[in-house]
This record gives sequence, structure tokens and C-alpha cells, in this order.
Amino acid sequence: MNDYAIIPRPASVSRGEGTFSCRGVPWAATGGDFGSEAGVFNAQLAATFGETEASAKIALTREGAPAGGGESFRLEIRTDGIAACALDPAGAFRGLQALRQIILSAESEGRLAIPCGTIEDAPRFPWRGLMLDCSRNFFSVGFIKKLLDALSLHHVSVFHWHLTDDQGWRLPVAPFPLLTEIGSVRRDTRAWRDVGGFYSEDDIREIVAHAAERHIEVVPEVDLPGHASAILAAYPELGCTGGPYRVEERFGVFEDVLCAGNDRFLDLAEAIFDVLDRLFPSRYVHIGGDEVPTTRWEACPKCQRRVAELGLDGTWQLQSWITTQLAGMLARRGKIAVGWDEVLENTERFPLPENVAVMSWRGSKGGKEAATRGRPVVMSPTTEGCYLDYRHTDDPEEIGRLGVGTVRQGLNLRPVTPDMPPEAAALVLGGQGNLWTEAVPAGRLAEHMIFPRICAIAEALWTADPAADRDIADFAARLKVHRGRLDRLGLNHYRGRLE
Ligand code: TNX
Repeated sequence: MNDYAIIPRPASVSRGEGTFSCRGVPWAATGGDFGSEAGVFNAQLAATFGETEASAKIALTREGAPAGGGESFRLEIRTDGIAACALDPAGAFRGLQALRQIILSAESEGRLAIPCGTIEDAPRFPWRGLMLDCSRNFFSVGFIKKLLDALSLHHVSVFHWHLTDDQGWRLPVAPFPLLTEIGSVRRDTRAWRDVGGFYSEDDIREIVAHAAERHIEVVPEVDLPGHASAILAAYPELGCTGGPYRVEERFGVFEDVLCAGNDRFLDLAEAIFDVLDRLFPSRYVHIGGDEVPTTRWEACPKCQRRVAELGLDGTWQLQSWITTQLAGMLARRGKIAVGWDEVLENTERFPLPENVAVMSWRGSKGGKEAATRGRPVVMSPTTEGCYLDYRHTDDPEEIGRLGVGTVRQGLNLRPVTPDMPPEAAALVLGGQGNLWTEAVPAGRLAEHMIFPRICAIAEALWTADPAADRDIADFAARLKVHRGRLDRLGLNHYRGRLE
């Protein structure tokens, strides 16, 4: 078993002589070369153990750092002090999070000494993400900040923020005020009440800053042109039939999507991207593109006029035209569009633009195809444990079926499939777990769905272990210790067997 029981498993751990005594040691680092990282680390520990003065015993330094820079780090625990060494702030922060894990378990087990040793580490993939659906259920700023803090403990680097869907629109877009006024509220038919909410620009800035301090990039998603009931409820003229529409109170895939023949749709997209451009520093903007039925487009004179004007072979090619329009708008803002793997389809007349990254969810075949076609790829296949809304199971009868997930699947996530040519493999940015929230309100249940599966996914994306099946026993042994950390942070987690 790996010493220190860190998740994700570090590339190398070597044990030294003796121990670092933590008796009376204030858990706070002095900034050295990385003031902001020390500040966040100190605040994280203060939130758990109470405020203390910074101690010279934990230092941040460029000296002795691994040459790679970026997120790579070296953590040294000696009898007389601890040093997190990195060339870049991201590496210093990741090193401090490994240390936070060590401290959390020493404290929660009441241990008075930490064994000396050195950890050297660097990630395999840059994109190690979690997606949270804040449309089907609304999640408060406080919940998201707590979650980001927990994710940062596992070196997660991307928070994919699903901001819009049929059941609620969460993003203020000034030229279209009804999006939030009408589109953010739905009827909860089971509870007999209206539910919803949206984020103010200040809320969004607060979350983006909180994430950035933890070296987590926030990638916003606005799902177009499907999953659009909330938009249509606010602006019925953007639909093919003119409505009436309502913010959906049911879950599923709906035939009413944005009208592809109406230029106001493009104005709306421009306005949305202006807001996203202003509030989100990430180079990536997710444009959705999943599950878009063409039923309404088939019967809509305006859409059919568009089909004729563009000289398409048929209605089914309209979505690929929309993708090129949206990707073009983002390219003009210096952004890269990300789409669900449906954007790969029907691209005979409008090829997938160069600047579109593909998120593979219906298995990994879309991702493989996208990378082979030269596009960047993020893997989050339903088939490999990435769907955190799927119920946990340890029942051998159920394992492998769609709709259930296991920790082992997450641990065995392989964003680069063995049959990918090297040029394609080089385009795989990484992967992520997705928490869709049709059945998951904010709070204890959401945490239970996320943990510990995200710990396993984070490990699969961080470590470069080429073994076909990762060592579940080794992971399980570390997780046993790690659960104490999750408990100490007040995070709920699934406690079943790790099948
Ligand atoms: C499919 S994954 C969806 C979501 C649902 C999810 C439920 C994807 C791009 N679309 O709209 O919430 O399944 O598992």
C-alpha cells in the first residue's frame, strides 16, 4: 500500500527517517514564493481546525521543484519542517492539497507525528473534471463553494457548470431579462410549489474566483438548441410553433427546441456569449448540443426555408449548421466551443469546425472518433462510471448495466483507449464525472452521489498507470483512510462495498 494513503495515488512516495512532530504545530503555511496558494491552504485548514498563526514549519518554495513545472510538485516532510516545492502556483497548490490530506488524517486519527518522506507527483491529464447540473435542481453558491473545496483536495482541475436546461435557466443575460424572470422557475409537481433560482453576476464572479484560487477552471455550459424549454417559456417566439410553452416540470427529451429558421436565435446566442465571455476566463464554453429532436424543424416553414437556403440534404443537417454558427461566434471571442458527442453527427455539409472540442458521453466511441478527426476530447462515458446520477451498486447482478455505477468503473476509466493512434491520443484532454440532478437535490444526497466515485475518477485521470485494471485493493485501502478525511470535512459519501 501507498504511504500516506493519498488519493489520487502519487507517482512516487519515498519514506525518510524519523517523523515530523505535529504537537502544537499551527497548520498554516508561510507564503514564500506562492502567497495566494498558502492563503487558500491556510483558510481551508482554519475552516476545519480553527484559526492559527502561520508557522515557518510549512514553507512554499521553488527550490527543489521538479523541472516540469505546471501542476507538478515535490512535497518534503522532514523532522524539522515541511516544504512544498513547485515551479508554478498550480503545482504548489496541488502539493499543499496532498499535505492537507496528510494533515486531515493525522488530526482525525489523533496522531502526533507524521512520518518523514518525499512525494513527487504530476498529472497524466490536464482535464480532470466534475459537471454539476444546476438546472434540474438549483444549487446554492454556498454548496458549490464547499464542493469546489472538496474537489480541490483531489486535484480536480475543471468545474463544468451546467447552467441551463429544460427545467430552469440560471444565467442572467441583460438583453433577455425574461430568461431569468420566467425561465428560472418551474413547478415542482410532487411538492406542489414553485422551485428555482438563478445566479447573479456577483454570485458567478464569486464562484469563478473561489475555483480559480483552487486552480480549478470553471467551464460554463449553455445547452443549445435543445433542452430549451426554459428559453421557450420566456421567449415563445424563439420556438417553431410559437407555444405556449412552460418551464418543464417533467424530465426527459422534449420536441420543442429553438427554431433554426429564426435569426433571433443567433442574437440570443451572441448575447449569451457576451455574458459568458465577460464572466468566465476559461478558454472553453460548452454549447451543449445533446438530444436535439428534429420533429419541430421538419414541420416548420422557417426551418425548411433555412434548409433550402443553405442547400442542405435535409433537416437532419440543421444542427451541424447551428454548431458552426455558435462555434464561429465563440472563435471571434477567442473561445473554444465544447459540444456533447452529437455534434459529430450529420456534418457532411457543415463540417465540425476546428475549434470544437467534443465531450463523449454515449460511450467512448464519439471521443475516439473526434480525436481521430483531430478534435480535442473530454471523456465522460455513461458506460465507464462517469454518470454520478446513476445509483451506486455493489450487486453483481446489476454491475455493467446502464443506470447504475460503481467506484471500480470510475477507477478504471481510460480516456485514451488502447486502439487510439498516438496523434489521436495526444488530443485527449482528460475526462470527468457528471452529476445530473433530475433526482438529486442539493445537500447530503448530492454529496453521496459524488463521493467517493469522484475520488476514483480523479485518480484515474491523475495517475498514468497503464495497467488494464487498476488495483482496487490498493485504492480501497487508501479510501479507508480517506473516508476519515471526508468525514472531517463534513462530506457525505456512499459507504457500500467497492464493486
Ligand atoms: C442524458 S448526458 C443527458 C442529460 C440527462 C442525463 C441523465 C447528456 C448530454 N444529456 O440531459 O440529465 O442523460 O443521466
